[in-house]
Amino acid sequence: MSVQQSKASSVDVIVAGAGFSGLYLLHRFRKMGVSARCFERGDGVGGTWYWNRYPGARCDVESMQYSFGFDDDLQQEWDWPEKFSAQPDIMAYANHVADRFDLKRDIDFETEVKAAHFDEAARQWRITTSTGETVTAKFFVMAGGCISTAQIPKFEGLSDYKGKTYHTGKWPHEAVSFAGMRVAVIGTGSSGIQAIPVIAKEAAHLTVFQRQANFTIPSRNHKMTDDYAQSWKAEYPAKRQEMRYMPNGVLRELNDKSALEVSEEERLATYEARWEMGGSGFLGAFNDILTNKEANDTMAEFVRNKIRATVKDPVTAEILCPTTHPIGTKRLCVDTGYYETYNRDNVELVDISETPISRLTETGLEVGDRAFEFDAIVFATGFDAMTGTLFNVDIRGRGGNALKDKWYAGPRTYLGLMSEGFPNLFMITGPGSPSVKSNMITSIEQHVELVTDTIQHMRDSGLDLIEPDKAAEDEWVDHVQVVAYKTLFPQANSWYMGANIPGKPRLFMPYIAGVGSYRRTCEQIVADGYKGFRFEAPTALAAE
Ligand code: N01
Repeated sequence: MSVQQSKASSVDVIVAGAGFSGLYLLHRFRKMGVSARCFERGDGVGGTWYWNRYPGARCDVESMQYSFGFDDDLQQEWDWPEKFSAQPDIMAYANHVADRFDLKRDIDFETEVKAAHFDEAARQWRITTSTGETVTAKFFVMAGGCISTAQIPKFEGLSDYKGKTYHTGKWPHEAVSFAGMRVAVIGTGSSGIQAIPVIAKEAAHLTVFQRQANFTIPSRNHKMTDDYAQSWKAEYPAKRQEMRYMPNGVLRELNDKSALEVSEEERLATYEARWEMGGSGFLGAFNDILTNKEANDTMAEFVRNKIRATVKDPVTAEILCPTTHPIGTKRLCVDTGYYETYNRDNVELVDISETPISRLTETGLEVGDRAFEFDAIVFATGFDAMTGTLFNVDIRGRGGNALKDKWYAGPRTYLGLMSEGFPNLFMITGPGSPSVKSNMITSIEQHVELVTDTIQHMRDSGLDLIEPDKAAEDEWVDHVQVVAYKTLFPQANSWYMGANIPGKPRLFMPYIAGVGSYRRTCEQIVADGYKGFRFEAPTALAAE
């Protein structure tokens, strides 16, 4: 407490969140001589990887790429134990970065930003935290992550259930044992698909409740080899630069052929080779998988046939075969032994696509006229993504207007970076930027560098306020949708579309034109004198 009290109540910048975005922001601000304070609701750094400690949690972007590229000594010295790192290894990395650059002293842990109000007269942000502190700053950066507000559906009887409950995105820090227990997992997205095989090995019995089947590809994870790590380290700066202009911010082999222009034999051989390679690079098999339904169908059927070949019970296999959306239009999952798990005697799959969970009871739950009893229920039911974390803070801009009200019909941003009416408020990987449709660390680095360079530009030019033009923002909001509707993405009831939260506006939230194309657009906007942004010099009142 005494440490917190000694911290400044007025700084240049306030940052919300100490995940990878917050850490890199603090590092850049320190180097620029900009004073910053960061508020973090957890008691440690790491963001997503701090909260998602569920069994089997692992990144599906390989670690040589899911890591910072801004410091060559860091990337040369850090060793990853596996190709796709598990949550504890990514947490260790986040802590290493925080300690290496001495960042923790600028972070107030277990402290949430509750409100952020823009004071027009003083031209500064007034931030109120969960500890009751008020801090002012010229700039406010929301770096709370895109997938950080866990959601448990409002099942009838939720509070009646007396057994243990867990949400994958808010997993306890102490060890959880399911040994000897009857366990339910509700949800088969990326989190459920990773947790289910691990829980199945420990629990006495596991029942999985599936609403929509999802596509998942084996990760083929393995221990990192020296040769592979060295192949990256020897050329890291050049490879990182290439990644920054790749469609997903990931260096991978893309095939620039249509799935429909090759023979069936070549098509199947291509899918087979990528299936054997493992990982979400599977989607790069052909260039029209996400834009042409006929091409997409060929890939979807290949995966369904893999499911049928893996799962011994044909009824279970058919329930696991996804049919509700084109492959890749919901996040493609990456697993370790997922479909094989349904061959275990202690695992049951319950299809709730037609008859949903009707209620939770004291001892379990009911689906139609079938009652289940459980010792523990794991909610792998996802997040109020992209906007949930922003709306958890009472953000008010010019005229006291709330961000939530401005965005009632969906997020409105320029470049996913700022919103008109909210001067000097930046969002890292906000809606309308590639964000969740990319290697998050590549996109985080790009946004952090853009924000910090912009603040440096303002300091150099004696400027005080930055805000997007309404016309530029309107055009960007439309452009994000136009690009999305050229693809198959809007055909899925996904969280990208806000479809997982009852009442949430339906529109495609990330920007899907690609990391490289987005980066070039940002570079051009800066080169054109920050086209679409408006700057103001300090007023006499604000300068007092
Ligand atoms: O959440 P989700 P997640 N009754 O929203 C079901 C990232 N991530 O935590 O499909 C019954 O994808 C819901 O059913 P349906 C990644 O970007 C990355 O798994 O809506 N079921 C679905 O099956 C990912 O996309 C990694 O019909 C209900 C599940 O719950 C994102 O985080 C690992 C229900 C939710 O799936 C979110 O993934 C983990 C209800 N009322 C996560 N409501 C890696 O890097 C929801 N569901 C590997």
